[in-house]
Amino acid sequence: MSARPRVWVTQPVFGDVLARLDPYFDVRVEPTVAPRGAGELREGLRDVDGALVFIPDRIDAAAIAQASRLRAIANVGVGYNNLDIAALTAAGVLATNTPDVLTETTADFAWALLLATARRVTEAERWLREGQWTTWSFELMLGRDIHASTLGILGMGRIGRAIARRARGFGMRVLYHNRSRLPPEVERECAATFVARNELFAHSDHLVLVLPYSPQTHHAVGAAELGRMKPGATLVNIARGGIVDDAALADALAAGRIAAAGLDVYENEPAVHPRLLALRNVVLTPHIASASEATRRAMVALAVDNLVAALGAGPHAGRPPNPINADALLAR
Ligand code: 8YV
Repeated sequence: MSARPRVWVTQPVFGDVLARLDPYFDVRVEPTVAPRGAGELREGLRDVDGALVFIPDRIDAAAIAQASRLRAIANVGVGYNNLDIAALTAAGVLATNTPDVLTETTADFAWALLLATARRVTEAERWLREGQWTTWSFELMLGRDIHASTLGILGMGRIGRAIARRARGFGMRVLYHNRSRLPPEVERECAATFVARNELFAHSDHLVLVLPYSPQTHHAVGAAELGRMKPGATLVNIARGGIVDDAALADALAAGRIAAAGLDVYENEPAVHPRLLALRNVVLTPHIASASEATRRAMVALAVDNLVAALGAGPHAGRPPNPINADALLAR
């Protein structure tokens, strides 16, 4: 039996980056990108010291309870609602994530979705490809202006601030709401004004959701919030499914209660609510906000660095750059 720690990687990503695990560990990389069900995750974690996992991998208390050797989980993603952090901490398993490296790419994508949604880009393209463009008409595909409008940002962390900074070029007024108000110098740097939650819904022409998912933010945007929005408003969600009540959103879009939505994340992804799929005033993308080649590589590289250090190897042994639950070490 090998004395080297064992590591499991749940998806075959960027082999040259994952190869940086090889000097330290016996590495098993899953050969396919198939979804890993609860049973498979339990089995996979059972006899390893560490794992590099992705957003769809739900690491629950049952899997953690059976993973007696497990000491570290490196999540490839900044959001980590797929991990049961309380159970990991109690079991002495250090969890890490990948903040910062994806901030700017994700902010770029929020803008891609916002522009596509407000200006009906994908709807217009679909219509053209269907061969429906037989006559140019003056009132064809009228959209909503971005420039000089009011941008609302719910959740003003790193990504929210990067989105706000980009709004300057469009001459927008930026409002935000966050659990805690930002220091004045940061507000100035983002040219963003703090408002109460209800005000944010009421005054935004375009509202972007960038808050983390937790039981407290489940359905943070439901029928009541959608009812507070301007009739011509657009909603963009690049945060997490479950923050928006997808059925309530489908109702609001179908009724013309708000104008349009751009969604990158869904309550039951990869399944998309059938009523959202049927609507034309919604732009749908498959959870790709951080998916530029450079950023996805950087995310895996950072997760590798975290895993190596969390398992006590490499130049930063014992000091992973992005611990989520440093107190896990106390439980060992
Ligand atoms: C990725 C994300 O799609 O970082 C997150 O929280 O949702 C995205 O960057 C995800 O990390 C892929 O595993």
